[in-house]
Amino acid sequence: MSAQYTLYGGELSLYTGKARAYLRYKGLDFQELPATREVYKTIIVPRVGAPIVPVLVTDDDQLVQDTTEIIDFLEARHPACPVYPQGGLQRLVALMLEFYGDEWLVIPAMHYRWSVLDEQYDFIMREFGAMNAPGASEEEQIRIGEKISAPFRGSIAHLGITKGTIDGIERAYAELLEQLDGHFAQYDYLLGSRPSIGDFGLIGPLYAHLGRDPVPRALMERTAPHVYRWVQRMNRPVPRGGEFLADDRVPDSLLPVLATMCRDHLPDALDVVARNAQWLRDNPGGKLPRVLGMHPFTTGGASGERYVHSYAQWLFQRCLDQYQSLRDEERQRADILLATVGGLEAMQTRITHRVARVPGQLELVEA
Ligand SMILES: N[C@@H](CCC(=O)N[C@@H](CS)C(=O)NCC(=O)O)C(=O)O
Repeated sequence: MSAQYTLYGGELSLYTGKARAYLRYKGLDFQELPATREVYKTIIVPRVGAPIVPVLVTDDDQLVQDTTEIIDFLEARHPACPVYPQGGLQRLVALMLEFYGDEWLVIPAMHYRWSVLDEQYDFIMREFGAMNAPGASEEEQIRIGEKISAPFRGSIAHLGITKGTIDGIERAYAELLEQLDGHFAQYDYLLGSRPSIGDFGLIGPLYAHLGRDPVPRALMERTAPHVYRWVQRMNRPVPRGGEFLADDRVPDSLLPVLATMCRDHLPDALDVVARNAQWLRDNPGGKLPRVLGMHPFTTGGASGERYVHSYAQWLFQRCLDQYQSLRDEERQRADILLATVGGLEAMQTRITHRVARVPGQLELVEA
């Protein structure tokens, strides 16, 4: 009998790591298969329209693309031990950290994979080759890896990884590791003894790239051993174990992480919203392209330019919706927390042009 769910992806893939950790935590009946050349050709490209991983396929052949959609689809089918906290403030923090992991920490992840390539060349190339052609010899896999990894290597300048920003990226990442290390010295997961959607957002970049590629993995093991242990825990969780902290409590040790997120990531998110709105005003009824040119950004004190990723609005909307749905005492507590971490004004943004995903397509439309 085949499994109820099949996850097509790869050990080297950031977003596959997010979905895999979730499936394991929920104790679901799944198999993971590599996204081989054949899988891309016969399943992913025909059904999604682009070569992107991971995708989840059910035993009755429904396909779900995008890890947030995958998690929400599975949460609806398997509601025991939800990964979205009930408490309004915990849920807000979890959504913000999912967004941060998914969309911003891709920057250090891709930096530490590709800017130090000379020191981990064979490992990286072979990983790409092994996913594409699991049966090929090691040399052949390295050769295939060189070819198919080219678009990823070539994308780092678009992500904002350049000579002028690398120091800032490394500084911000070192700061994050120190902050998270302090947190995970005290707690198993972000919000207690159960992983939340925020943990799954963070594990994407912190496993496949930063916790597994040889150079950043050594850095993490050496400088942030508690984070490294959290990475292991996320990959070998007690299925459906643990609880969120009582009384909707958000540990103080997360405040510095949220403050960095608000300082670096939220200005980028707000500008994506503004640029998406402009595009949708200019192209009513159109499908938003995945990338809308370049815009300035700052991280760890360094400034550069990076691409405007229209999709970011879709994840950011989830944070805004959560904040804006809070009432009374929950709202007051959220305001205090957000004012402390410098995110209050950004969270009060009213979106003029909401976006939605169309199942099976990567471009967004106006909701
Ligand atoms: N938001 C998507 C992102 C998926 C994604 O970007 N996957 C990468 C590999 S980890 C990829 O296949 N990129 C190719 C592309 O974006 O065209 C998710 O959560 O699944």
